[in-house]
Amino acid sequence: MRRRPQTLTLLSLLAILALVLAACGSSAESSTPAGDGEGNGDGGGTAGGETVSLSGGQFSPGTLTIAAGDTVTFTDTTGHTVTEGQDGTAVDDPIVDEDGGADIEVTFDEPGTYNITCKIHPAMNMTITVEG
Ligand SMILES: [Cu+2]
Repeated sequence: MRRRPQTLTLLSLLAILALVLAACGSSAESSTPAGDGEGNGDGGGTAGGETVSLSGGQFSPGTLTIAAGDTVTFTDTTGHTVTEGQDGTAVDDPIVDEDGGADIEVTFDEPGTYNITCKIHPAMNMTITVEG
């Protein structure tokens, strides 16, 4: 009958220790940021932008869906223009209308559908959808 109190004391010490550890554990847990993952990338590895190549006399890809505020970089622009419009004709007040030669970066802040064309080659057309 002597052992029992000792056993109980030991058990209660362990219980207290367990409670302390649990408390520490939970406080550490609460300090960790809760899921900071922002949507698992929906394809495309480039963070914060998309690239459209004009190589070969066509926009590639021919359609693109981006989020408002994203920047699209047009590459291989030599001998072309990057122009908002269709079939070689710019719209009024285009968001972009630049001669090629260097990479052309365009940031699309407003949701909507944008047709992009080349004024030198009216057959060059693409569509960019900007989602809000
Ligand atoms: Cu062109």
